[in-house]
Amino acid sequence: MTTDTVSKPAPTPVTIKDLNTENPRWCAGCGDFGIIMGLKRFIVERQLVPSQTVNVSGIGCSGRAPNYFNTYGVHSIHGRAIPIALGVALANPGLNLFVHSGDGDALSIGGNHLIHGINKNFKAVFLMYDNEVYALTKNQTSPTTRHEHPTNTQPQGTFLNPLNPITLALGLGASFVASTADWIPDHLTNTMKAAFDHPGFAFVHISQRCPHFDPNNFDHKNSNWFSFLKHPNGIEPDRRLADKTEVVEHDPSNLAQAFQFGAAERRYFGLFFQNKNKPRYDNILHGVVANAPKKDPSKILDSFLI
Ligand SMILES: Cc1ncc(C[n+]2csc(CCOP(=O)(O)OP(=O)(O)O)c2C)c(N)n1
Ligand code: SF4
Ligand SMILES: [Mg+2]
Repeated sequence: MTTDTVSKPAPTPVTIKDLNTENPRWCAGCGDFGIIMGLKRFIVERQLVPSQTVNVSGIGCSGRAPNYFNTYGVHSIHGRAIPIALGVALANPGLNLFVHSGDGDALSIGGNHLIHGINKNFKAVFLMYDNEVYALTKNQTSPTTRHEHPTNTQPQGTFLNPLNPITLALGLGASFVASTADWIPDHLTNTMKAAFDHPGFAFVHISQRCPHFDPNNFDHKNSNWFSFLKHPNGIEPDRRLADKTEVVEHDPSNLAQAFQFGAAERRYFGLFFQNKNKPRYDNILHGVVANAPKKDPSKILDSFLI
């Protein structure tokens, strides 16, 4: 990661090479490669300044992501990416903030923080890497593991139905809910664009392949099992795949229909919901601080004298 100070200008133009660090320690064919490449493509397209960009993660295979960006970053504690990202957003609101979190990190140990991240609606792009398993700790059932899918902790088949991250985020009142997949690069990058331009907490669900533990999970060579959502205010369906599958109209201001698509058996990629007017905790707090009466720092201690 860079040791530049924020004030130092970025090398221009920023290229993918500038953003690369070491070779990622992920298995061949892991979907995490596609996700970080999608984000790097976006950073290059927008020419985001690396020294003003921060990637924050929890723990997991996905948690390694910030190590592979030549930006600022925090590879933090399992489930705690959101409070750390909130600290970054409050301390320095001008930074470009991306949060990387696995299905276990986001919905198990970090589920409490997801509730409050969504509720606080602070400005960040939240990328949920959903490979439907705890991968780093070697194949345990996660909150999104498919019912009856065998894992090391439930070898006779996962007991429960998976949580649904889309309806969960919608139900928590998320101001932006989108879904994409690691193997659809243009759609992935376009989803990141829409999320970055959203004024608040943008929840991006990413179907992510884990060929090491679950090689048959996502049939990425076939497009007949998913559909794209389409709308002028939404995310453009992938140009390469749109004519190979179903494309359905969906207005992202329609919350009831967003729930219907989110709850369907079939998988939908695109923008489910967006509300640009939800209040933001970071903006409100910065306003409170800006409007607080200014005190002479040398007199602050005096006010505690009896
Ligand atoms: C406090 C704490 N509890 C448990 C662990 C062990 N642990 C590390 S990663 C992980 C689950 C990772 O799964 P997920 O978030 O889905 O990420 P993936 O590896 O699949 O990308 C667990 C349980 C830990 N590191 N810290
Ligand atoms: S175990 Fe799965 S998620 Fe982890 S690096 Fe390997 S393929 Fe990727
Ligand atoms: Mg996982």
